[in-house]
Amino acid sequence: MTTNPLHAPSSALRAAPTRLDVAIVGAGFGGMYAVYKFRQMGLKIQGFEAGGDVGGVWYWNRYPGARVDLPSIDYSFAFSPEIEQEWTWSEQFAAQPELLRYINFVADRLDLRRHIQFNTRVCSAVWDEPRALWVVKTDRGDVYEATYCVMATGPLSVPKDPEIPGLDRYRGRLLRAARWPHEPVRFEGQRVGVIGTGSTGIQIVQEVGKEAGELFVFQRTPSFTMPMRNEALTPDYVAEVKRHYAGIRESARNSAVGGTRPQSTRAFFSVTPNQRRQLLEDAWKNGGLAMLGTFSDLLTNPEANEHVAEFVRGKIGEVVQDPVTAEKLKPRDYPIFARRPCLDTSYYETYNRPNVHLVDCLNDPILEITEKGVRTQSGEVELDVLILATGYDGLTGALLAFDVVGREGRTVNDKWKDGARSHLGLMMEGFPNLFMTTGPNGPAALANIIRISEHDVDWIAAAMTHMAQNGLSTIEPTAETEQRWMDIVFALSQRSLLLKAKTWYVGANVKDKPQGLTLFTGGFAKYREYCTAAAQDGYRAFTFTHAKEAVGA
Ligand code: NA7
Repeated sequence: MTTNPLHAPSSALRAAPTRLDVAIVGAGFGGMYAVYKFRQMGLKIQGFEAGGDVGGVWYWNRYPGARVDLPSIDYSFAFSPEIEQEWTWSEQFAAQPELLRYINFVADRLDLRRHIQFNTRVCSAVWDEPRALWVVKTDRGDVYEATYCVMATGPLSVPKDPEIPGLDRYRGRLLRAARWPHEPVRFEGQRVGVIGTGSTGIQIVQEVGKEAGELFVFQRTPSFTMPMRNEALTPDYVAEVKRHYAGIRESARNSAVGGTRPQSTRAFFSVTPNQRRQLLEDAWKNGGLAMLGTFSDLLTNPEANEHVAEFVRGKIGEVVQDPVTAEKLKPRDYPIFARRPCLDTSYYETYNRPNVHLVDCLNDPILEITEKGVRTQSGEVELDVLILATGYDGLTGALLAFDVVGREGRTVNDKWKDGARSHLGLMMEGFPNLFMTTGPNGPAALANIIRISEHDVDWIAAAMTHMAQNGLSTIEPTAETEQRWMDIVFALSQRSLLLKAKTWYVGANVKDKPQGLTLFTGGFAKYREYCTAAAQDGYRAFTFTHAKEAVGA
């Protein structure tokens, strides 16, 4: 028998449903840490994961060239000093196989898998108001009842097929980047097509271009991409990092991006044209996302932004030999960095290969997928393999994909019909005891997702502890609280150039999706301040019910 005040009452007489303290949906970085943290607190937990194992996007995205665009030492868990010391990264920007090895290492080391049901999709989570608990049903027909539901469903977990007629007619091999086969795929001698030139398409093109007989890249919107300048990490560097992890993590938590990337406070026009040029050249040479941090106002000052965009367009022209192809690859109609900046190892160089062909879908739109390939206005391109790198229903897709029903039968779909609403990206009015990690209206996608995930889980854990210590059974932000947060998010977003590109950040890539920037653009450190304040004032902006108030409690 437990003495932990956080524990759910046991229901010895009922074989099913299974009673939990916390149901955790998703076993990517956020879900894994949630499992660990809540288990440490002595809670009865159950994780659910649609994939066959841990890892989230890194479990699914096994396409050639898949690689993280943040330094590996930042893109890793910070909660365990032991794991930090035991794991050694081999490259500055780890590739997917190494990331998945790391994720598996953590899962084994902490024995997380026994708490997670894999190959299991949650089909509904319904709030039972009288009993103050969530009823969670899975596609295996199992039913759970949980005091808390934590949606660690990730901002990029619902891949999106392109809205092109005829996809189901295609008789060649169709591959989706986000559902890549587990066995190696060979492209030698094949005619391969790639639709999509975001981060994913760019990573695929530069790898498959080396191998395919012919590669056709169907580009609608060109991306800006910058050299990653990836390199192997030396033992000395790794040892130095391991000695200083505590400080590295602390500075990451206090930075806008949740990582070690320097962020200058220098405005673009505060230095001379020559100095600006030199700083941009240095950033290009240093690689990674250095350029974004070189000036403080690149996402707010359109004129400064355009100077940097022109600098990168110039670089494209220097690399790509065919001037017509180079011109098509140069993005012209949105600010640089308004679409997720990509990092590449040889993307523009790939177009100098004779087997690689750029199809400019702005001037030559795709009309349909045929049995044999892709038909654009100018004709049919026959393909042995067609790869879809067409993005995700980002930020909101995962929670809208199943029935999440809160108080008075209101669904998340109802609540978000005009755009995602939440308080701090963590909770929603009308959905008591339901938490999100890296949720919409938080900084997800604009800062290191692992730092955000850890922060969010810690915040949720503190809220649960507060409730246990005070005999509280439900927590929910008030409508006013939520509105105040939405006002802050909206006001900040209006200053941001992120609004000026048609991207998944603003919902532009999904038909009929409400448009708007549902991201907190004030930076990770500021976001943490808001979340800390919300807890430190005794959770005044939340309503609670006492255990005895819940009917049947
Ligand atoms: P993105 O960045 O959303 O890119 C998807 C790409 O697919 C983009 O180039 C789209 O062009 C293209 N697309 C989508 N539908 C079509 C159709 N119908 N025809 C032609 N092209 C199409 O997704 P990624 O997976 O690359 O990256 C997602 C995030 O992962 C990234 O931001 C990083 O955070 C990591 P469009 O721009 O719509 O013209």
